[in-house]
Amino acid sequence: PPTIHLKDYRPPEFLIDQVDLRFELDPDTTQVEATLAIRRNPAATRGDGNLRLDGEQLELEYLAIDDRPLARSEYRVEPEALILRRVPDRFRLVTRVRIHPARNTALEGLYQSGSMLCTQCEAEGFRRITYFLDRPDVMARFSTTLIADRDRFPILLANGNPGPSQDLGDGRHLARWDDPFPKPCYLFALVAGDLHQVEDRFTTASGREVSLRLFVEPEHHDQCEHAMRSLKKAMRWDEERYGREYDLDVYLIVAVSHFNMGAMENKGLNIFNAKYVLARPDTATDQDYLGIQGVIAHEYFHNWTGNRITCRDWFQLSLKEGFTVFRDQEFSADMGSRDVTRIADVRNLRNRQFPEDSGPLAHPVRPDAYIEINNFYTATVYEKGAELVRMLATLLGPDAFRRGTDLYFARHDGQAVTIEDFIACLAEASGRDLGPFLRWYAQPGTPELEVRDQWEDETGTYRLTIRQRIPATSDRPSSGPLPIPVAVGLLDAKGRDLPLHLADEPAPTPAGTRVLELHTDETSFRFVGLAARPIPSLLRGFSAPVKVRYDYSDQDLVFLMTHDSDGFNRWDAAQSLAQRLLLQGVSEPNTPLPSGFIDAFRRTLTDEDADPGLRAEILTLPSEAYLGDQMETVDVEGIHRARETLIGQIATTLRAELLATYRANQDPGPYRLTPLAIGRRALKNLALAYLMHTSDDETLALCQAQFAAHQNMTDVMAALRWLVEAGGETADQALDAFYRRWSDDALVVDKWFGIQALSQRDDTLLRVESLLDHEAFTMTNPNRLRSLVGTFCLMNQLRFHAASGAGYVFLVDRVLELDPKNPQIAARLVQALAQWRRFDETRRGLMRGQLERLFHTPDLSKDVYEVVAKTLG
Ligand code: B3K
Ligand code: ZN
Repeated sequence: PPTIHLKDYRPPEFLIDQVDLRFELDPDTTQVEATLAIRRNPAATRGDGNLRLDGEQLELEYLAIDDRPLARSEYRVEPEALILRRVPDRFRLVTRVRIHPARNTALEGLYQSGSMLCTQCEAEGFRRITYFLDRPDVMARFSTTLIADRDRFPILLANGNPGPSQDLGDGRHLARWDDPFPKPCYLFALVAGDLHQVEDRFTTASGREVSLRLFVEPEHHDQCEHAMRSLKKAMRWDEERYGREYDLDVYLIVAVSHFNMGAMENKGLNIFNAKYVLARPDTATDQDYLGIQGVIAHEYFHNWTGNRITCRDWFQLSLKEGFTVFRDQEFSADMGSRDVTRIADVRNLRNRQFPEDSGPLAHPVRPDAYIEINNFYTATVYEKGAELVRMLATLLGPDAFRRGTDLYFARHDGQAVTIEDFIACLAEASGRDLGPFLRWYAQPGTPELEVRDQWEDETGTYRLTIRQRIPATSDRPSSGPLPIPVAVGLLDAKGRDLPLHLADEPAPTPAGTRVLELHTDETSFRFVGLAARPIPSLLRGFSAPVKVRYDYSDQDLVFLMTHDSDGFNRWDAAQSLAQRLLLQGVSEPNTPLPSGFIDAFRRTLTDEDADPGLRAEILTLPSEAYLGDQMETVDVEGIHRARETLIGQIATTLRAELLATYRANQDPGPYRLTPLAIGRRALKNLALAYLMHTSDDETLALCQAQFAAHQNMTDVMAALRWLVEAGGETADQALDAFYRRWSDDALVVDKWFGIQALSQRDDTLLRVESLLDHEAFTMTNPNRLRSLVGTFCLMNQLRFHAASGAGYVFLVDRVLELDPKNPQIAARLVQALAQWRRFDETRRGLMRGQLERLFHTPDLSKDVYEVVAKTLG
């Protein structure tokens, strides 16, 4: 398959101003008539005079230019295109095609989900609906007419504002939708179904009335409240924080059960994976609730960052995704606990993006080549991209950053632009030269900061020297030093923040954090006027997506973990210390714990003044996969043993405190979603996890009682997790009871599969294999597939990487089964093998063998081919 390069970008030779679509909808065969107002692009160089429209799996029935049907000699149909010979400079094209939604298992284009019909067009799905210039820099006005059976599809939705509807008298009805805003076709959407509607209203800052409508399958009518509330909060927040208002009369969200990813920001008609809409305290966990709030906001924020201003080409994907993730992260931080939100975001970055950035699939935030663009909706484009925007916001400060985004929205509204265009607005509004910052978008790999310090007692001077090192990637020269904001504080012996006085400044800045900027390979900062050697708190709030190397003693880390005024760094110090002890435990299993470690744990556990959510984070040990990522060669069993040992030591030594914490944070009241309530549940369930490590009769009874109490899904899942881990009859009984209670709720059944796939018991693979035959298992629902196969292969390091290699064979069997049906999901699964070079020789050989087995399979999809080829290198 061909590789597409950024350097080959050319403006489109033709533009499309207006699109009128008419659908006669039916799951088996749908007819799509498109009327396109096309004209030559005056800004483009003239090609051969032919027009090439994208189209895949379309059956062409009719084709006319300016009402004249074309003769066979005037066009050519190829598998992925329709070529029109010698077209006029301006004309009206009518095409009519037939497509087959019920046969569409890739869930791209128009497809069937349960009894409804819906679409997914990003990145290149629109070409499976009709012939078009399927590229984001072709922006057109769309009108959509939908015709369908009135009983089967009483609800008919598309982008924009609703127009007239009509009963056709033959059992069918018609609805029309008009979208006044020009958009690229990847933002097109339609939905047809028998859906329950929940309605609310929102008045924008300037007084515009917007009708908000949520559509779900009727049985989910009572799981919509949280999503609706989240939407209204997001709308208000974007007005206050970015001055952005909503622009249509209606905002529609539809929850569908079959969806390849989280959600999609189609103009005025968001289509969501039901997982990111539906919630009730007894069906959804706190993490589900937060996920819904974040994704609802994310898709809403896209209305400005993505829709009103879109990407010139798919290489610019992070222009909309990085910025929008940054926006949703800040929204979530404002709605909840800022520290806990930041910790979760950074943990996610370190667990998913750092390995990606150091492995065979590493790519810059703006990739410069791809085979299949769907493979580039990655942690790098999204999460690292968000960190880049965060650094820009930090470097500019809130006022200049806001002036910059205001300028961006004003200047580029209605356009398809590049990352340079965005950076130029920030530069212009702030008066800063951001040229060097663009290197961040081109440079793959996680930079490392080497920090050294020096204390001069006589002069009271403390010098911090920071050296940046950008890891070499084989095919790319380093692009030069990166601008890096490093937020630091200095602590005195009591743990108080010191005023910071840089030698070349007239006066100190007040006690707290300040942002140091790196612009060269090595930079020194001299702090003066200090009474004693301070302890540095580095990279507060994770001010840049880098790894920091500084030679902290165990005692320093204990100190920071219990004293730092920066909550994020308290957590980070605890992580560093735990990581150090655990890795030591891998190589020398019987090393005693450093003095102070257990004490610091005890103090954190019992520190009633601190945020319980933050305390729970601090007391959570790094995952096995994260630890593996810190080793030269991943020692699968060694890591597991070391981690279990440390958990055991903590659980035994602190048993009394853990029990007390568990009891003190029980909350018999109604479910509340405040940061405090969430934090208390997290802390309580963390205590339960440690206690269940030994699982004697007393703790087992607590756990069973919590499971049986059905207080809320957060508590039920936490209890079930450890009951399953404990094994035996109690585990089976709990699983049976859970399944019986919830077998009608697909999202809860997903949890039931997931928890079994996550188990560290040694028969997990056997269990997962037998669950493939369970009545509720199906490969055709992505959520179900991810809950069983995805969870096992991507989240269970110990059992997936069993030395026998059985996990690898299991994975590749599934990928081969899935690839012909849903290549996007198949390609995601293959990524479980991406780190194969990091393992011992035996596992390396086994993984490589399975990758080669894939590589030699005929007719692989582009998606899987690209991932496998790059992974094998
Ligand atoms: N823009 C979509 C993702 C589309 C993925 C296409 N394979 C969701 C989002 O980022 O909001
Ligand atoms: Zn997005």
